[in-house]
Amino acid sequence: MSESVGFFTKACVVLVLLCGLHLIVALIFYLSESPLAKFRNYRHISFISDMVNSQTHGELGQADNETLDVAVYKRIYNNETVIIGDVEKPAEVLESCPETSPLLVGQLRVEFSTPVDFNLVRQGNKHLTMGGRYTPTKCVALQKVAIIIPYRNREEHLKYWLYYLHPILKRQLLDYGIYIIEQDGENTFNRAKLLNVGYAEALKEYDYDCFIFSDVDIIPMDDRNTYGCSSQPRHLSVSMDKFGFRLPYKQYFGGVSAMSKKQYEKINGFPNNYWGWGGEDDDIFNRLSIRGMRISRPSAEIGKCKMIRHGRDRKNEENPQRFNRNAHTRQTINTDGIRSLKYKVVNIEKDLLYTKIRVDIGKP
Ligand code: BGN
Repeated sequence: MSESVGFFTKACVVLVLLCGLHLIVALIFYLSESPLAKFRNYRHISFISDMVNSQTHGELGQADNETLDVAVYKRIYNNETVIIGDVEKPAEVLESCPETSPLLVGQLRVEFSTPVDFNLVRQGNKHLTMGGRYTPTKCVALQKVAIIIPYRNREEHLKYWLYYLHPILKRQLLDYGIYIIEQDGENTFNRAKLLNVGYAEALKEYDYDCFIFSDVDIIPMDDRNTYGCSSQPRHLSVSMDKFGFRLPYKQYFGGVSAMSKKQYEKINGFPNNYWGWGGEDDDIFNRLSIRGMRISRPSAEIGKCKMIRHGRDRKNEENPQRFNRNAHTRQTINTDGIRSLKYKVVNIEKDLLYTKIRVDIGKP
């Protein structure tokens, strides 16, 4: 009897020891696994369950085709072969786009002798989504850019602008949207106020961090002139054919310019009370220098632009008050700008190539 009790006790002790050993070995294995390896296993399991799900629903698509997305995916997950099928790849898999896009070609031929047609431009830009939006698919864009164009009665120019710019902006790997801000009615044109409206309206749609303010008749002649923002406000139309391919004067900030949200907010946006032609761009320059910013520019070669020739628009005569207004930017910068902007949206049109917003901005 006592013999069998002794044997039973020994057997229990051995069993307890074996359990302890098993526990220790399991613990060592668990702790030695890196977090990445654990994540990888987790992803693996989740992909398998995704596959099972899609198979049960009969939706499994083409497996493992070697697109760039798949290649990036494999590299990040240690070259583990997984069948991807139609499973949407997680956003964090995409890397940031490079600072300098490898798709750029440099100098471009720009001419306005052959008319362009909206439908042809749409057909040539099938990569866009409604509202003139594009996001790179193989990498995460460095900037979210809203391009704002003040507009009235310039359809011919708009067609050229869209025809030339969409392919350039795509090659520049920008996450961008095009906003045409059309002044409603027949009152005197107000470029800067329309730009303010564009800023406010674009931000209602998306978390843009960079804003390009462009005239509808200016086309860049080199795709290395990035339509993006820098640490300082940037002037992009630095050597226009109209001015003999150089700056008309050192403080010139008209045509095409770029400002981050932070830079724009720092100057309270643009003045709302420049009705008619001229001076508003100089006021913006004054605002930037009052707030201690400097203008950055591309080189004269990269900054080459063509302007579509045209006569002076009706209801955009020279503003005789521009000299006086310009002399008082310091007094108006805080009271007149984006913080005091008032307007009424009349209509919003979503085209594949652009978002056109018609606005009532009042009169002088
Ligand atoms: C300048 C205009 C700019 C215009 C450029 C280029 C003025 C100064 C008012 C104090 N500035 O002369 O608005 O963009 O020419 O055309 O008129």
